[in-house]
Amino acid sequence: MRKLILATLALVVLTGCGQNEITLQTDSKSDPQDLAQFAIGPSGEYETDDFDAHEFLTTWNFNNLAQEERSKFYKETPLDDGTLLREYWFNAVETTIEVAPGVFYPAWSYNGQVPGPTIRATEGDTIRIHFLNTSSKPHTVHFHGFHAASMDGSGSVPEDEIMLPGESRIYEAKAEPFGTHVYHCHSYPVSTHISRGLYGAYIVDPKIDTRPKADKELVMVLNGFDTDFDGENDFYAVNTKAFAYQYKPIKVKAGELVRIHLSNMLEFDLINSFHLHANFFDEYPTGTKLTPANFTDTMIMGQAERSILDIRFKEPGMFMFHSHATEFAELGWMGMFMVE
Ligand SMILES: [Cu+2]
Repeated sequence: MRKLILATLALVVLTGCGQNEITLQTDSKSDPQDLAQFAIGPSGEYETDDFDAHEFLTTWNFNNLAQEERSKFYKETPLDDGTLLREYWFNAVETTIEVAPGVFYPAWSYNGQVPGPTIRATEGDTIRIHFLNTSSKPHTVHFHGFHAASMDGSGSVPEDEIMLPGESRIYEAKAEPFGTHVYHCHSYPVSTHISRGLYGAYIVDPKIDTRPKADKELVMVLNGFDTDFDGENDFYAVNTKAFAYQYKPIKVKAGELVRIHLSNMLEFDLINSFHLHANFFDEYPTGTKLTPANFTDTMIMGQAERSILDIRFKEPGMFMFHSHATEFAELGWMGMFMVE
């Protein structure tokens, strides 16, 4: 199963910078080097549109939904101290997702999507999660960030109960510290509950932000799927869909500041990485300081590690980004920026 994507002679051909899509063609080239350099990437077509990996990049607090629909999942209430109460309605539900063309995975999810909905607040706001478990297994919501022990979602203290099927509870905490965080289920065994899909990004913006202003912000959650349940991943991705941003590159503009909120929610593999071609980025580890710690083109991420990456592409063109754990790239964790 691990080599399924590569076990094909379909070839990836870039059709030029003026087009959105990369077309898949069979090429009759017989030169071994030509075959070597083009026989990478995706083949086949996704059968469903169950999850839009492009829309996910710029979606937080359900901002992709029309107001009436959005109000079922998200509500803002101004508080006397000038902060916001941000309420979210989360539902644990089992759902089948397509993780690579024609490959379906029985996921456990928040609100029917993997990754779960991105939560975004300003430092000092109050986050309140109305959690309902409508699935057949016990689940929780555990946030990275400051909170009371009773709100940990790990069952560490008696008042922090794990929610059985049909049960509901509220998790509440101040949004702090600022940074790019994650949330995930902490029911047991945790590796199963995370790898099945119960995680998402949790972004806390600094109250006073002295960083350069971003022109475009993108949410990326690195993940993988063990589709045959043998304890190793068979597919890898940014935002669930293998090769999503290779099929359809992410459009950005040369010179603008592109800020990526990057999280690594991969289970079973201890190390993941992010590598950008032909450009460098400022890296803010965990996003918890206002000055970058690194200027690099490659970074290593352990499990649940996060970072903010600020990129200004120097010139137009097609630029790859992928895991430099290159096996992961070959199995789906590979994409393109189309810089205009
Ligand atoms: Cu769970």
